[in-house]
Amino acid sequence: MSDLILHHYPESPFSEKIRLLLGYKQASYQAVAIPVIQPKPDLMALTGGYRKTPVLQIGADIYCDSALMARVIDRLYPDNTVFPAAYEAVAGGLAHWTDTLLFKCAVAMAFQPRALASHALFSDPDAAAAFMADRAEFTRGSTELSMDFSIAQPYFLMHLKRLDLQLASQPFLLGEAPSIVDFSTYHCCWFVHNNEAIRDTFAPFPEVLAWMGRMRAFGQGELTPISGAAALAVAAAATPATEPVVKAMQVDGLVAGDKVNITPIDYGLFPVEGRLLVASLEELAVVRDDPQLGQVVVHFPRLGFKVEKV
Ligand SMILES: N[C@@H](CCC(=O)N[C@@H](CS)C(=O)NCC(=O)O)C(=O)O
Repeated sequence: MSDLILHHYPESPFSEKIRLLLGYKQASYQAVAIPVIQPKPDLMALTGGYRKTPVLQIGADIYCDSALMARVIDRLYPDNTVFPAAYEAVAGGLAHWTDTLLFKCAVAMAFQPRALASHALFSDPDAAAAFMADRAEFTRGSTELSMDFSIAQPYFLMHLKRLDLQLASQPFLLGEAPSIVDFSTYHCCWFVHNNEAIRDTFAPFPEVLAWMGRMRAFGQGELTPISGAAALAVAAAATPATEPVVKAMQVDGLVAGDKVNITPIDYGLFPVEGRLLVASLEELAVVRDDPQLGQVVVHFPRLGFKVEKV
């Protein structure tokens, strides 16, 4: 059993990306099933306000955003890297485009009227209203997650067609082995494919369906469910293992120890306050003193977040 604790819920596409990566790496890990809507008190104690799903915990180090989590997992399991050096920039760029624009199209596809009609959540009016209110609060101040279905559908289908053409000549998107681009693309497809009512979206794209089968076959690793309280106890008993990275902080005009806020720039615009520990070109991290847990370090990828002095 590794020290990894995944905070996720079954329906979450970005969680599926990480579960599948853990499967590809044949990892064993613990997992906390978090609530789909707020309140999420255990998660908030760990992150200090970041509320997107999933979150990865290693002791008292908390990793936000699946882009960073994938790099952390790849560093821990370096065999069959999903970040091949020869494609570092191309794969990073494509994965980011996929996790943002393609995901936005996938959200519009997954919430189209034909999909909602048969969705378990939306058959219960109270649960549906609570979900909609929660997501309105989640995306307050942002338009980054909303796209009209009439715009999203042709974009999504165009990309499926391109994927289908490309996958006819190679098993994975960058060649013979899966890369981060496959995992990012998979979770967007999975989100739509998961709903039987709209599964026929994929019927014209047999190569995509075959590739999804190859990806799915990696499984989800060996997952041991634990409670939120057990995960908090792990954080409370652990000491953060992160060394400060001071040099690159000059980019931000900040020094280690500065009191800062780190906030996503797209949606879920809730800041995490702490003392700056890492500000490299790839990563940001702050130390928080949590009344319940003691010191925890919360990590973010650089791309997609901003850091501001408080
Ligand atoms: N950039 C983030 C996006 C995460 C994201 O949008 N997650 C969705 C669920 S898949 C979310 O947080 N929804 C609101 C919630 O779970 O409370 C990542 O890569 O982890």
